[in-house]
Amino acid sequence: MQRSYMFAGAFVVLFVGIIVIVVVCVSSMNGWKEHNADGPKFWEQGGVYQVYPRSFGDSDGDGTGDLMGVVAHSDHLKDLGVVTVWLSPIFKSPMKDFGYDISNYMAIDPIFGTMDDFERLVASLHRNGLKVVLDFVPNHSSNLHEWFTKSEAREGNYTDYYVWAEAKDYDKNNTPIPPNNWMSEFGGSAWEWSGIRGQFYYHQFLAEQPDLNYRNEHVKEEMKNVLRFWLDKGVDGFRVDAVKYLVEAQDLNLDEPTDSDNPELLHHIFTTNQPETFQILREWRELVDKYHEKVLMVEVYSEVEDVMKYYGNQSVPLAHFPFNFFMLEALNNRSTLNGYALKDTISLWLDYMPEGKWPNWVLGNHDNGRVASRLGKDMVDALNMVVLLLPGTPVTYNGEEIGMENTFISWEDTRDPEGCRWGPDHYQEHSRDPERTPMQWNDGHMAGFTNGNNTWLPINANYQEINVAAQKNATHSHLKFYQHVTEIRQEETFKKGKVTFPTYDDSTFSFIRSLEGHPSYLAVVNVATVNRTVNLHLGANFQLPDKAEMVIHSSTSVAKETPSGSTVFLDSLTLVAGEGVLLKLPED
Ligand SMILES: *[C@@H]1O[C@H](CO)[C@@H](O)[C@H](O)[C@H]1NC(C)=O
Ligand SMILES: *[C@@H]1O[C@H](CO)[C@@H](O)[C@H](O)[C@H]1NC(C)=O
Ligand SMILES: *[C@@H]1O[C@H](CO)[C@@H](O)[C@H](O)[C@H]1NC(C)=O
Ligand SMILES: *[C@@H]1O[C@H](CO)[C@@H](O)[C@H](O)[C@H]1NC(C)=O
Ligand SMILES: *[C@@H]1O[C@H](CO)[C@@H](O)[C@H](O)[C@H]1NC(C)=O
Ligand SMILES: *[C@@H]1O[C@H](CO)[C@@H](O)[C@H](O)[C@H]1NC(C)=O
Ligand SMILES: CC(=O)N[C@H]1CO[C@H](CO)[C@@H](O)[C@@H]1O
Ligand SMILES: [Ca+2]
Ligand SMILES: [Ca+2]
Repeated sequence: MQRSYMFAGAFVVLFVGIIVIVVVCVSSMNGWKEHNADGPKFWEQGGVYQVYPRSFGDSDGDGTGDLMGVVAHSDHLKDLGVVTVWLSPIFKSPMKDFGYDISNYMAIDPIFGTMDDFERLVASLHRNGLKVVLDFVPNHSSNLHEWFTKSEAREGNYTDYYVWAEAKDYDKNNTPIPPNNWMSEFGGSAWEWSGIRGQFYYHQFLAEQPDLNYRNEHVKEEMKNVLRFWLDKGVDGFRVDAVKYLVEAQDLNLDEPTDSDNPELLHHIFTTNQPETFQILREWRELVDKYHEKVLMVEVYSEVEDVMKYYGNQSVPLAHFPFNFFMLEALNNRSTLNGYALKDTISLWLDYMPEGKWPNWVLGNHDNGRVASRLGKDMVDALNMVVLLLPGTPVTYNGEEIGMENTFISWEDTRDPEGCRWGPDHYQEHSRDPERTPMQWNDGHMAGFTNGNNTWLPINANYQEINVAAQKNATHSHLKFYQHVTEIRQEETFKKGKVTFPTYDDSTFSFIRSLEGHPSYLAVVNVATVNRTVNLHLGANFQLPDKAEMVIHSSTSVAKETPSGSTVFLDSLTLVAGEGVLLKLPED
């Protein structure tokens, strides 16, 4: 979908001294929705904060985070100014994939606490004005779920709960051959032989994560009951895991075509984004819509056209939004970070998004390295500012608000199955442990994470400098910056205003938020690794005023001469490496 931006500038020159007032009338046809008649929904009012429960707070000293550990830190969540807290999986699980392998969808894993703890957590977050979103993992259960055991034994209605198939053939050693060439996301065939049943079962992820069969009515009803169970406990919605894999082609004898350039690669035309998947999502949306203001966010890594299908359309809405991972992918490291890349990745989403839908921006999660390590410590504030002030919902992974860094994890300490699989020589390229280490709360015992003497992953040695308490106490810090920007975000301009991109090039990125009758704001980022004096007029796409008022700059800034409230000139804006600033444009 192609949209055009139209700009018109008009000058009014008054000879009272030499005052030039520039009126910039900016209009754009961006697709995000105009204000709801009944006011913005909660997920439109502020950010989503992802809590990785194993690593947030440990209340009982066993070295692994738990639900009461989250309760203990609800003040931090409240102070951040986010609206929604999304908890990564907390359900009963053998932890082969750290909770993404669920053996009981309606029970809390004892590692995290009890159902009473969960109810206390919901009450505590609600009391603090926060919403609670759970991770829903519908594609697969654990192989230790009783459904699977019963299915393997062909017990009554459970017989078809999973995706079972006969061997295609047997080789000369009498080893069964899988029905087709489908591959697991974690490598190797997606088919595992069950000696008990004498058939293969399908698993998109680990063999310990058998895919549920969404062509079975009982399975569909069971999973709806799971949604109802948690909604009835008062949760405010779900983040749906790995949704593009939900349904597979009905004919299990079909091979997926191989890539002509790389025969190792398959085109996943039979295992992803199947039409039936959208039908199931539609039913889930109808289910949550029967409750008051509940959110459905879905995880989809795919081509942009496919991702957008998960929004649905005006008449048939599906997810409130699919997660936007394009920024994460485009800004993989500092060498790919430049003004064009930022502009392109933002426009990609806004241009493809269906009419009337709501954007979102993801900078990090438990599967990707820390922003400070991938892109530079100096970029932490600027990038938080960008995602917090663009139209749409920003998603922050815990620890990114204080600029936590990747932690070196020895082979002996490696826990992530994805890391372990690659062995001592290559685990570092694949392990997701470095971004999963405990939250750094203070400079005391175990960084304030636990009273115990051990933690499930080591604590980063930099906790004495990088921690919540120190950043709360400091005048300028990542945390203070984050909180300040979430406050600014409450202004009408950021809630409803348009976005335009005046100047961007290799070293600079900028955008304007504007709303008639309200102040306009200009955000500028120096993406270069050197200090620069930037002329924003140079190569600008439309007329900018000569000067503006400083609102806030990155905590890494050393500029003493431009405190908040001071005037800066847009033809000579001095920015240190990685600095982001927010400026208020003069009113007409
Ligand atoms: C199997 O499903 C049928 C139809 O929904 C139901 O009537 C029956 O009670 C189920 N049997 C068991 C053992 O759950
Ligand atoms: C919306 O999506 C539904 C379901 O895919 C489809 O039947 C309908 O034609 C679409 N409506 C519009 C206006 O595109
Ligand atoms: C940076 O990211 C790009 C794109 O993902 C990749 O091609 C390149 O190898 C990366 N560079 C480094 C130094 O990691
Ligand atoms: C932790 O170590 C200290 C010092 O060795 C010891 O006094 C304390 O009892 C230990 N705590 C736990 C929970 O094991
Ligand atoms: C807070 O800041 C003050 C003044 O810089 C300092 O003396 C004190 O040690 C700090 N406290 C903490 C917990 O960092
Ligand atoms: C940027 O300027 C600051 C303050 O003058 C200085 O401390 C810093 O070393 C400079 N950084 C670079 C990369 O030149
Ligand atoms: C970002 C995220 O949640 N990734 C998860 C996607 O689903 C697989 C399988 O459930 C997990 O292994 C990932 O951690
Ligand atoms: Ca614990
Ligand atoms: Ca599936």
